[in-house]
Amino acid sequence: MFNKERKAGRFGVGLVAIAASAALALTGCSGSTDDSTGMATDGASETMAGGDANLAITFLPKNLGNPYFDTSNAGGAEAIEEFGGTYEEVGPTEASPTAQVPFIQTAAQQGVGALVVSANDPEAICDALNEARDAGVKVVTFDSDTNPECRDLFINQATSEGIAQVQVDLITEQIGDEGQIAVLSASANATNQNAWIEMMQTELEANHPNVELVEIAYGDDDDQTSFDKTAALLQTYPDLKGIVSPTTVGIAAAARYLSTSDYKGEVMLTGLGTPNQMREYVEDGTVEAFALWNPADLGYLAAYAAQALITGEISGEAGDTFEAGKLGSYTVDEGASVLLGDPYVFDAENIGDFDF
Ligand code: RAM
Repeated sequence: MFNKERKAGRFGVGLVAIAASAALALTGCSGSTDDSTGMATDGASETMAGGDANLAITFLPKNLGNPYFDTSNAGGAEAIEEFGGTYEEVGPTEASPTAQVPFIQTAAQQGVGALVVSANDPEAICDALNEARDAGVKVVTFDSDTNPECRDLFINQATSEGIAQVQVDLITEQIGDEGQIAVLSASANATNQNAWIEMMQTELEANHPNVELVEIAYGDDDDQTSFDKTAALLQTYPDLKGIVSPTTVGIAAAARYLSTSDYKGEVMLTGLGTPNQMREYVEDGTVEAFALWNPADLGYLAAYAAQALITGEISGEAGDTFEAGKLGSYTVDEGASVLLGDPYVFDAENIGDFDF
């Protein structure tokens, strides 16, 4: 069972500093176009002193323009600056299965030291990632994994069980543990959301017999699509008691819809959101509580893991350990994965303490 109090201290203290440094890192960033590819790039690109190792590290989010990835990748940029590497961010505008492939190919052609990727689809980018690895690029997935045979390491934000559990706990508490609920997810193939939803279904079936999950809708991590899907769910299910949106894009769009509708305060909404996007909806009573982890720490840890792979300090074997700057020492688990920590619950009492 998720313990909100126990996690509060550690996360709360670190976050203020991280939010501040993320803000600093972001000040230097501006959108641009990579001349060699004609592709949109977003973020800082700076060369720094870095010894013999190829510490050019490219971050590839699911899509650009999502504040969650702006924060996670700013954490990556901060880490890369600390160890004297080169940070770049590239990515598609739409979170579709194959949209990331050309960016992977370009990074491989450029001969970067590592790619840090959040996958839109576990299969669709596999071949491109393995071709990049054959060309000497280390591949770290973070946030949303590929199939394990297509990467060197996965940086996991929290266990899937923990992420599923906290969302089921929140929604069932908010609706009085009975009635219809729907899920508003990201894209239909997203590895991370699909793993969490599957575990949420298992938990609902096992421990919440009076709660019925009537539909899983997909907003594709696109604001307008998520907004429209929220409207459709509410129209289709007049008895709907709650919506769980395990995506920061989806929950913010659903909250915006609910906040000006008659459903405000009647249909409960929870899931995974960023405090800055959700603040006004918590303050106006549309949303009671939601969860997330620290995206800046996730990106920061992924960057240090990439560095450790590039320098050969680790190979991705279970038991390998590496230092991740201010976050301290981490150990690689079975399945070549590294766990960041626990999810955290935000509500009216604590949301004012966070800025990301
Ligand atoms: C969105 C993305 C991301 C997910 C968060 C919770 O920003 O889908 O992959 O981890 O939501």
